[in-house]
Amino acid sequence: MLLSEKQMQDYQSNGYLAGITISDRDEVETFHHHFDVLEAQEGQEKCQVGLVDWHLTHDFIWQIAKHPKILDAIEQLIGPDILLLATHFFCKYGPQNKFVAWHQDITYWGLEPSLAITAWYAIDDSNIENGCMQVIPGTHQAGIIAHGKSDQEGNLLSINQEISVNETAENSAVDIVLKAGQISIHHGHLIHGSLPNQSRKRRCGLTLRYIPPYVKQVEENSMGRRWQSILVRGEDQHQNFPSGSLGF
Ligand SMILES: O=C(O)CCC(=O)C(=O)O
Repeated sequence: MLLSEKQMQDYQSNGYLAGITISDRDEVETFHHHFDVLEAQEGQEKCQVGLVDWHLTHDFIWQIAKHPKILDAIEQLIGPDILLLATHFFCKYGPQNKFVAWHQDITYWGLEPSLAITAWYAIDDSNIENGCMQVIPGTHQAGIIAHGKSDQEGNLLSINQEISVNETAENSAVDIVLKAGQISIHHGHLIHGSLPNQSRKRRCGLTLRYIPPYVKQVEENSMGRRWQSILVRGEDQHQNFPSGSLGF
């Protein structure tokens, strides 16, 4: 078991976990190198938030998405049958004004029941200076919350969505500081975001979205798309999603 009883309880009450080590030095260096190569090919602009579902075409992303240690943790939280719904890099270069507004992941994903979990794999060290993710503990317990639009320049979210958060809640936000090769995990209803990268160091993380197979897509997502999923552990007795196929 990767997660302790205490971590499981913390996840239930706070909606997130941080600092879970997945990769040793060699492994994270390999993934880091592959991302550097990808970045050199695609350019920084594209790499910010433009690499969606590239696990279908790039083996190293697929290796992270089906990493046994990550799946062990996800299994403890959502059960033995696990679909990978999507992957998405969030890469912030600094110093720049790009940020991620407060939001919940699942609001615009069109899923029923509204259930998904994200593992955020740190390709680079992620800290306060380079704009690590921030979460507001416990907010996953309030269900789906209405989002407005951000009036600040630089929001990296797909439709500029933002939850308006009061000062007390904002003051309770926690910085998710990670070393490269670690993950944090967050519930699909947890309010989270990130501030601009103030440093000259890249802050790249790969988000991995997992669901149990009984979840269905009942509406298009915010990108007007239908999800493709891949079974990464256990069985899929529901077949609610077309299966993504690996092209490498
Ligand atoms: O990487 C970030 O700063 C934000 C990630 C995020 O919003 C997400 O995982 O949905």
